[in-house]
Amino acid sequence: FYAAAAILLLAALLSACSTGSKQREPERPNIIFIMSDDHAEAAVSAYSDKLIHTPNLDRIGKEGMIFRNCFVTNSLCSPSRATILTGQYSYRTGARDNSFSMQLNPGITTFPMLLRQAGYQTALVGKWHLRTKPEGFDYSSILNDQGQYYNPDFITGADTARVHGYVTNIIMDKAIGWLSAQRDDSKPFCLMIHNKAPHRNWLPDSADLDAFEKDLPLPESLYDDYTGRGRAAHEQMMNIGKNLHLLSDLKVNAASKGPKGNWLIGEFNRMDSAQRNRLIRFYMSRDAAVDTVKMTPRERIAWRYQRYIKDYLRCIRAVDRNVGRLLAYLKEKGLMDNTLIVYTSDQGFYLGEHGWFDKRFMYEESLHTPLMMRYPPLIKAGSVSDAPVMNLDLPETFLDLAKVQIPDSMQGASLKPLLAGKTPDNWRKGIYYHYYEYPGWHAVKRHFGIRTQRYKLIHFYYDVDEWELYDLEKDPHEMLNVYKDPAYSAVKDTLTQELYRLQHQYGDSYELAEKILQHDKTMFNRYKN
Ligand code: SGN
Ligand code: CA
Repeated sequence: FYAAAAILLLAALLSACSTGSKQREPERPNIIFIMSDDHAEAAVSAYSDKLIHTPNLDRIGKEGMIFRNCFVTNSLCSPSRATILTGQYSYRTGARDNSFSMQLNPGITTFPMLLRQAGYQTALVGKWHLRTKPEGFDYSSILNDQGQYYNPDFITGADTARVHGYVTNIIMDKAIGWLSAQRDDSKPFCLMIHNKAPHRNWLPDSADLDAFEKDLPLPESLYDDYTGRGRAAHEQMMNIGKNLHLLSDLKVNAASKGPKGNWLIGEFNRMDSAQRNRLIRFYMSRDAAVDTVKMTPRERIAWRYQRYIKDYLRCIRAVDRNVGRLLAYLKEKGLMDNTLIVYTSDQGFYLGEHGWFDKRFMYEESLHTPLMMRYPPLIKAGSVSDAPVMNLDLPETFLDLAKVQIPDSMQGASLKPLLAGKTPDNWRKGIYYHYYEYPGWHAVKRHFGIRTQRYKLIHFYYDVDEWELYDLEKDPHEMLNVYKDPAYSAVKDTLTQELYRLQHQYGDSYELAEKILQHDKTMFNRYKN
């Protein structure tokens, strides 16, 4: 009897040890999806510490996995959001651009709908930026269109109400408020927290105005003159030197009334006098410290860059601080280990590279987007993945972890094996991209292309017919188009074939691009008249 009891005890101890060493994966994790707007990798210190320190955001990646090669299908707001919801490319979601087609195709399936059907409690707070009303959520409180930084309006169900305060703080107040007051403990939840920040026109919380006293390092390609590139790079309108507005973007002479309809004046009109005075005093004191008249053209670009980047980074400080608040709350409630926490952006952004702000191009800074995930039962702390992943993969990953069947309509792949430390041998080798909003804001021409680990091939069309090829290993900043270089002719052929193969695989084609173009032209003319 004693021998039998000892064996049983030993067996019990061994099984306790084995479950104790690895946390057991809960049946279905909670999901917290945090997405900022226009947050470039270069402004997350887990990716690069040159510009800003973001300790709270970094925690998500460092205690989980940092994806160093996450790409978007179409570097623009509504299209990216639609892709994340549906797991499909822009020509299938309906939301190809931010203007005529900002609507999801009727009846299209989104991952929150499926999670909700499968018993998840679902909530959405913050920027939505689709004309389709949020569906599949038990609770939603969204900004109207782009929303405002100060005292923003929130649409909650059928009500619209102005909320006093700074947008990034309010969004997190609402998210934590929902978790504490409305969460149903008997169900897993999915909470989507969508920041407005750091979107243009980069208006910081007053708490962050004094940050970044010292100037920041200038990007290597700030004075790029686009030699070695085609018409698309020459004709864009997202130049720090030329296309930023002195008043609304750079807040020069902030006390002036400015032209009617000016963005900044619109924001100022919403503020109470304490909020307004604090900002005006701050920006006016900055003006007094410089004499732009005496500057050389290069000095003026550098000065504009500093004004721009400092406000951009100040907005991110508030994002980081609020994510810190959320993590503290989750810890206090014992939710850190059964919740998948995701941090990403709707796309990347130019922080002065090529002399630019904004996104849209298939060049590295806006094609990449940060992606970090924390979920201790599955992801080993300190993991890094260099595999090419996409915003397209997110919904399938969430459904997979929630043990919900992935619909055939979705075109990405679940990241679950990667999170568990194993990239499948047949994982994609190249990613396909397609951008549509032209003519439009910032004049970035329509293009599609492929990026592999080493190369990138892009085709610009509509009012041009130009190809660009970059060797990312030799030319990581994409300063020299080698498409016509005979040394690359074999590479060019292989990539072209691979591009068409991918295009076909995803159901895109020249014919479809042409059809969409004709449709957009009709819409454009109708809108003009
Ligand atoms: C606004 C901005 C643009 C920006 C688009 C799209 N202009 O129109 O600079 O590219 O949004 O941004 S602003 O003067 O109104 O700020 S997106 O993130 O929504 O796609
Ligand atoms: Ca955006």
